[in-house]
Order: sequence, then structure tokens, then C-alpha cells
Amino acid sequence: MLEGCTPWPAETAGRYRREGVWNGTDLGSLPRAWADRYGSATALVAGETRISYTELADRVDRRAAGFARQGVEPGDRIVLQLPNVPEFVEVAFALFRAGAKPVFSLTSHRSNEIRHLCELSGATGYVVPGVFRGFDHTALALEMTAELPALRRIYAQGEHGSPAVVPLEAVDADPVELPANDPSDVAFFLLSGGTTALPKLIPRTHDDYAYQTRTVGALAGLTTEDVYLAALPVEFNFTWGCPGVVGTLAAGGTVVLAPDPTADDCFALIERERVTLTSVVPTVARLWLDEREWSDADLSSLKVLQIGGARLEPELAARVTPELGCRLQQVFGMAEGLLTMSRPDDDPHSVLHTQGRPVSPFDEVKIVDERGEEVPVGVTGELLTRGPYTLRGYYRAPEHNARAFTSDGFYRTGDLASLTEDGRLIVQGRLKDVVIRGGDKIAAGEVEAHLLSCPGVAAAAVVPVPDEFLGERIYAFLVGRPDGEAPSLADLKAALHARGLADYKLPDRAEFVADLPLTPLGKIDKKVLSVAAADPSLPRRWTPAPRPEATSEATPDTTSEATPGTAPDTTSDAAPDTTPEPVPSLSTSQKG
Ligand code: OOB
Repeated sequence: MLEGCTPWPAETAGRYRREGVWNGTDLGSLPRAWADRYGSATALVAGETRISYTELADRVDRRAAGFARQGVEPGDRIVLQLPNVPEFVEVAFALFRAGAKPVFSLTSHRSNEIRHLCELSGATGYVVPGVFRGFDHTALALEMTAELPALRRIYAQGEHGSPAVVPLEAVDADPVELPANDPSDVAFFLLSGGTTALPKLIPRTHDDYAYQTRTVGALAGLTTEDVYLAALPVEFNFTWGCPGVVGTLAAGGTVVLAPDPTADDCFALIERERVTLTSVVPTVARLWLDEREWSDADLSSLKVLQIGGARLEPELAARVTPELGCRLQQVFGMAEGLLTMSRPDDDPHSVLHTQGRPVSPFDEVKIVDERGEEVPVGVTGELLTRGPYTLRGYYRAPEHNARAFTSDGFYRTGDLASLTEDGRLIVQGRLKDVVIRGGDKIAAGEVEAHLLSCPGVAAAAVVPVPDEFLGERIYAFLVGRPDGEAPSLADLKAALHARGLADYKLPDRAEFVADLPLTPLGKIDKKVLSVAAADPSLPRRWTPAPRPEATSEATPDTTSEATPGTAPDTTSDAAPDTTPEPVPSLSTSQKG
């Protein structure tokens, strides 16, 4: 396995192989194998473009040869940042074929995220969509090559002026023999939703991802007749492989790529392409249900709507079948691995109120208390998991891995959940310091670190605040500098934007307070802040701080000390921005 990754223990890996869980699939070989089986059937649809299985395999072979000719070598890491276009699928599989390891980035990522992903992965190449939604990704890529010596090549869609940029169309050559991949090695990297200041890279192996897509595809009962609508971004694990794009192609079905998840676009595509299955986050589901009241689109082909990525309120869940006429499948998942899903024959109550059961009999899940002891059925605790498609360690992150995994390899998900008598999961909340805005995961620590760099900010704590449209929004509590003027929310957003932070991570609200509440151990008390964020009428008077000797500086992580002392009443400065956004997140939140 690539250096910097944590392999499964030999004995466990041996068992997975013996049991046929890992069957030696090389993801790079799949498009040709599918073409041999499904030939002229339609593999991909995007706008007016329709690509057959044979065409897809031919394009992958030519692009793989093109990348090899460009100097891409097995083991190279390449940041892949493309929207829902056929090129995403072609380039991803071409890179697998060439033995390179794509790092799946969101199109909403900006210099801050891209710099980090390139540095952490040691990327030698970066694939960009040219100008997309008003943002010039090629210009960003050129900036990055100037900063990062390892980053040697930029591949861009569309027109550009620089000779330093290789047009994606030029990544094309007569097919050549390329070495096969070791199926137990990393095929690509997904990004973690994050708990720390900087996103982590999740190595996904050929074997583990092939197993995931095969298992979920079988559960979904996919056939050549199925049509999957990729409504959310394709680089999201949910869309790419649950069963998503890869699972549908493996079954000989058709994948329809939607430019964005709006009801308008998606309803038209469902009607036109006779879509049978799609997957959305709860915020998108809500928009679709609301739009359904006005739309007369023919959605009768839709058999299953998968909803996951964030908490689904039972009242919303209950509307799916009566209003859209299809079955609801709840999905709890993570880029790190574990997936739980409701099943077709589940009783209606379980479908509405639980997140279903793990998809594999080899998934191990347990719920533990603070001491790491398993709790009885029905009791809430932290969800721990390990299994054949769940990582054993983030890439190049030994210190974080020491905390994020138990000594026997269980991944600490940071999610609070309970199990029912019959093994169904109910997600109750989370321990991790993350805001789930729409489907986008935002690590509080990352935003706090950037806020602390803004003039006038001495301490910062970011918490989720419930929101009718997005599920949660980003609420920042700030302590100003004694000598400075408190910046407005607009100033703060502009400053973070200028630092190259992706727009979906910008705080929705900011409130200046005299100090931040502390736990008895002297950490910032985010529970108190979450309650205060949800109720502006509550006085901002925290329990007196227990550690009077603490400094007045807060560092971005929650283990930091904050300004101690008793606080006066609310000192709210920045006006909350309460305007709801019509289009929800999950990197659809990018506005340019
Ligand atoms: C999916 O993956 P990520 O990596 O973007 O986010 C994972 C986290 C989970 O740890 C949990 O906190 C939250 O998102 N989550 C849910 C949920 N599904 C995910 N929280 C409550 N209810 C659910 N149903 O979000 C993801 C990956 C594959 C399939 C589906 C979702």
C-alpha cells in the first residue's frame, strides 16, 4: 500500500480475500470489462451528450495513454476538480488505469483548500474545469504551480491562454499497454468531512471500493434497466459509489449527470431519461417536495429516492412516498467507509425513524460510552466501526490517527447513535466539532483558525445553529480585541473569502461577546454556545471561568483556553444575516 497509508492487518486482509469480499478488482480495468458486457448500451448522459459503454472504455483507454504520455506515472497523485460532466468519469477511470491516484476535490474549493490538498497529497498534477460558475480555476491552478514546486502539470477544460496549461482534450493518445494495479493499493482519495482545522485524505483501495459498490448495487437490485441520476456532485462518496455512478455502470444501467440538484433541472431529467434511482441530502429533498406541489413533471419512473448525508427529520421522511410516489431509502454514510441503509422490505416505521442496517455482514459497529465501554441496545453513545471498506488510517496523519482509531482498528466516527434491538442505527447527534450545512461538512476548527487571523478578532468559536432550509448554519461567536473595532459580518466574510476559503464555509452569522464560556476543564463550552446561538433572547452570561490565570488568546481548537472572567449581557455587534438561501449546499453552494 502507498507509503503514508495504514494497511489492514494481514490476518484481516487474508480473511477478506478468502471470503471473496476483496476479489482482486482493479478499478482501472472496469470500463473495458463493462464495455465487453454492455457494448452499445448508454453508459452516460449529460445534456445532449450520450456515451455508450464502448465509447466510454475507448475514451478511458485513450486518456490513460494520454496521461502516460504527459509523464503521469503510477503512484502520482492528481487533484481532480471537475463538475458533473462526463470528463469527470473518463478522467477518474483514466487515472486509475494509468495507476495515478486522483484526489477528489469539490468545485467550490478555493486556494485555501487546494493548496492544502496539493501539499498533503504531494500532487504532481491538477485537473480543473477552466472557468466554472464565474470562477477561473485555471488562474488558481497557475498560482498554485508558482507556489508548489511538486505541482508540475495543469490540465484544464476549455479555452485558456497559457502554454503552461495542457488542454484536457489534448490528453489523448493511441491506447498503450499499461501495468495493472495492485488491487490492495490506493485507487483514489476522498476528503473527510473533517474534525480538525484541515481536511484529511481518505485512501480508498481498488478492492475496498469495488466491494462497496458491488455490495450496495446488489442491495439496490440494480439491473441494466436502471437509470441513476447524479443530482449531487459526483465526487461525493454518496453519488460516486453508494451505488451511485460506479454501482450503476457495473450493473449496465445508465448514469445521468445533472448540472445541479435543483428541482427544475432534476425533475426534467427524471421525466426525460426515465430515472429510476437518485440520491440527495435532506435539504435537497425538502426543495424537491416543496416544488412537487407546483410541478406536473412525470416522475412515475422513479422507484427509489435515497436520502442521506445529514439528519432527516421524520416529518420530511414521511412526505416522500405520498408526494413523490417512490420508496424512501435512508442512507447514513461517510467518505471514511461505513454505510447503513434501509432495505426494501423494512417496515414503514423503521424506514422513517432509523438509518437502516450496515450494508455488509463484515461491517463491525459498536456504540460506546466515554470510557470506550459498549452500551446496551437503545442507549446513545459514540459510533465506532471497522470493516472491509472502512479506512484504517488517514493519509499521512499519524498523530490524528492515534486519536481517531482505537488500538484494535475501530474508527471513531464522532457520531452519536444508538442501535435498535434488530441492529438498526439511529443517529442521535455528534461529538465532532462539525457544522453540516445542507450536505456540506464544515470543520469548526478550520473556520475558527481563519477568523482568528481577521483584524479585530481575539477569540473565535464556531457552532452549528439549526436552520429550516439548510438544517444547520454556521454561527461564529467572537471576542473582539480591546483596542480594535469589531468587524461586521460582511467584513469578516470578505476577509475569509480573500484568504481563499471556500464560500460554503463562511459564517452565516457572527456575534461579538465579551468572552467565551468555558467547561470546568477550561475548554470552550460549545454546548452552551450552541444553545445560545439557537436562542438570541438568552443572556450571554456564562458561568464564571474556572481558570483565572488563563490567557486572553483562544486558539482555533476547542481544547483552547478562552478569555476568562464574568461576562456582561449580550454584546451583539454584527447583524445576523437571516436571508435564507433557496439552493442548498453540498458544493452547490458555490457562487463563483
Ligand atoms: C456522507 O459522507 P461525509 O463524509 O460527507 O459525511 C459523513 C458524516 C457522518 O459522519 C455523519 O456525521 C453525517 O455525515 N451523516 C449523517 C447521515 N449521513 C451522514 N448524519 C445523520 N443522518 C444521516 N443519514 O455524508 C455520506 C457518504 C456516503 C453516503 C451517504 C452520506
